[in-house]
Amino acid sequence: MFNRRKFIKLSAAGASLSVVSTDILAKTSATTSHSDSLPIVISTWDFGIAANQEAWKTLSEGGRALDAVEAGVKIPEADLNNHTVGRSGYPDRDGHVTLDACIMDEKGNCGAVAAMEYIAHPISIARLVMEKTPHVFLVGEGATQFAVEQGFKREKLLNSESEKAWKEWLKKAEYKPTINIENSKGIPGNQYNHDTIGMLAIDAKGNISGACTTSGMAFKMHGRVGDSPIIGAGLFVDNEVGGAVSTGVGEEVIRNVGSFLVVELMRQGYSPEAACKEAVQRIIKKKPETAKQIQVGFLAINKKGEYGAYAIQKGFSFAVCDQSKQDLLINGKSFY
Ligand code: SD4
Repeated sequence: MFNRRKFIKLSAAGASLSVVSTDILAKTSATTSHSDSLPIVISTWDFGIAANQEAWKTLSEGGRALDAVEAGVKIPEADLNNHTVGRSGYPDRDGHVTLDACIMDEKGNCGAVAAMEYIAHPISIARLVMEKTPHVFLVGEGATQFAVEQGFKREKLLNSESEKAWKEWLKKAEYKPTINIENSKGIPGNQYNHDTIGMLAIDAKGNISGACTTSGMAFKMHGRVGDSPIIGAGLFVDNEVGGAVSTGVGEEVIRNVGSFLVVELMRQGYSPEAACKEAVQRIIKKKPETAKQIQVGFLAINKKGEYGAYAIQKGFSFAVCDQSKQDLLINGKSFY
């Protein structure tokens, strides 16, 4: 189990650091939440609670963070009521369910799949790409082919509910390649488009891993890939510093290499929340008018187990699970 005394020492080191420099003080002035023990797992949105609890089974028994995050995000991937991740995800505008996922471990190893059809657990395929191939990223039919070779079942993922929603959308859909045309019901992050799961865990040994999986923006163009499977955009882990994940309109996260940015800011002394806030502000500064209409949220954890989040719009929640509480849900702060 985690050494509490060591944690207190680390916290004290963090505290004295913030006294030394006013610059660092500014960077760490955002609220800093932390667990008083490791292991810990955090993930995006309210369905992160159930996913965290699954990850916790591995973490609480001294298991590896990598195994925990894979097991955790498989819960929403398998959930038929969840139309934004895995099985029963909303399709693209041509009716294909295409899935994106990536995973990263404490050694900097990573694997990803994108625009993959017919396989219900993209996170497991991402892990197999990492562990069994010389590559990092497989896409489309090649990813499906690899999954089948690895023993995964090729199956139809579009269920009747998702098909109904797609047909409903088609009634008004304009077929032009306009980004965010799918957001006819409000800001991106509406009922069609939020709920990508990004998960970060620190195990009892203090090692960090992360996973991110999604069916992407609902009714996207066929072939469109968002930030979620892109290492550095949807997820980044550096075992010396911490990890970050993102959710929301992936195009803006990719443009700003969002999760890598958050981790690099934490390396410079920013608290997790302050780092997420700065990454959100970068997106807003570059495209202020676009930013008013979209949702992007970042969630981060540092090596000490301190965590934080920040989003453009209200409504971004994240779940936290550690020894003291396994069903904590926190409303992330936002710019608007
Ligand atoms: C994407 N970032 O495909 C994903 C979608 C998402 O909350 O996270 N929605 O752009």
